[in-house]
Amino acid sequence: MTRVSVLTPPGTGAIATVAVIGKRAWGLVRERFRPAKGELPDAPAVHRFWYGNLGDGPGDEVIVAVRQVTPEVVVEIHCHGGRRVVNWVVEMFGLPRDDTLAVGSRQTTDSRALDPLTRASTTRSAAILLDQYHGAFTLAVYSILANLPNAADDLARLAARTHIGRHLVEPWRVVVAGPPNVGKSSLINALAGYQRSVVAPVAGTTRDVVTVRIAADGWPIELSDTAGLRESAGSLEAAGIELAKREVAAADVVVWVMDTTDPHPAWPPDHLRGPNWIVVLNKCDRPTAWPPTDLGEAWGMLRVSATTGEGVPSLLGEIVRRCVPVAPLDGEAVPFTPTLADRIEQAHSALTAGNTDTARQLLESSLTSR
Ligand SMILES: Nc1nc2c(ncn2[C@@H]2O[C@H](COP(=O)(O)OP(=O)(O)OP(=O)(O)O)[C@@H](O)[C@H]2O)c(=O)[nH]1
Ligand SMILES: [Mg+2]
Repeated sequence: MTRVSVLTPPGTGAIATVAVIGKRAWGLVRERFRPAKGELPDAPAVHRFWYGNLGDGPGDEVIVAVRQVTPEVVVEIHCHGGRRVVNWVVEMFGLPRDDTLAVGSRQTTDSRALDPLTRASTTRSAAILLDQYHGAFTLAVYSILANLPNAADDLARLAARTHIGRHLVEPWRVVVAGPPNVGKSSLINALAGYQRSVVAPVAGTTRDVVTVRIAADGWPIELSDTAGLRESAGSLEAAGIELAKREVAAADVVVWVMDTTDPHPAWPPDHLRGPNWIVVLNKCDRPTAWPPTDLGEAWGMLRVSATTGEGVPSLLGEIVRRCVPVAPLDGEAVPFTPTLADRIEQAHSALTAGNTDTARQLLESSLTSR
């Protein structure tokens, strides 16, 4: 008997999947679906998929995929989530509904998201991974593949989220650097909201890199405290300074701390400076030893006090903006592992360079690689 089955649990994710199962499945889908390009073949071909419209008039954009042809035909319709659309799809076929198949066989689920999900560092990361588990990434790739070579915008949007995909398990690395005694460790403690690294009034206290993990606006962030960067120092400190330089080079964001009470402040060294640097003027609870300069204005310098906490929330907000300039919306596709992020970035470059075949291969491999 030919029947329909809703495979995705109700109310989850932006995408729902309805399966049409049985002898008449293919014929019924063919009658109701218009692919964006070409025509559906007479017989269902396993693992093929088409992007197009379902229903009369403009209908609704869906992806039709042939999941299996034996022992019986299963055609999946991936549609927008939400009860209204799902019911509309189900009713369109006028077939008996049988959801027993749904249990244990939610075909749209992407089991590759499960491992990162168990290691997600924040609930926000976990929510994004759950969306990918419910097929957001896979469906976005299907849809791009179905529209090649005219999917440059969609691929660009997906590629713009690779930095998020790289940081669902691994935190963003934020390094706090600057000359000795400016209050780097104090600032980290203020940011983290608790005592973690040793704070002492002696210059050169922090010799190893001490890290603190925090969740800022739901994003996992690792703050690294570094030894004060100064030119001449003892050898033990020098080792710490080398380490600090390496940390700075590998950081996603660098917070360069300066001391407002120091009449000879150290500006960020040119050879280290990068685009994702935030310059802060610490100890602003004390009288300043140097007036704000044009240079300070140009750097958009933030005034903070690690002691009173003034400006610390703004600094945290700025750190988050640098790490995640645009957050994904609920249900949006994110390439959710470093490998998938690589594939999508490479596919985007290939398509931009006009190599559609290479882009296609990379996108296809992103449906199976981990
Ligand atoms: N008044 C005032 N004092 C501060 C502030 N932040 C830090 N200090 C003091 O400045 C001194 C140095 O602070 P640290 O946090 O150890 O400085 P650091 O940059 O980590 O120093 P090194 O690890 O030695 O490079 C300590 O005596 C702190 O109490 C601040 O915002 N206001
Ligand atoms: Mg320190």
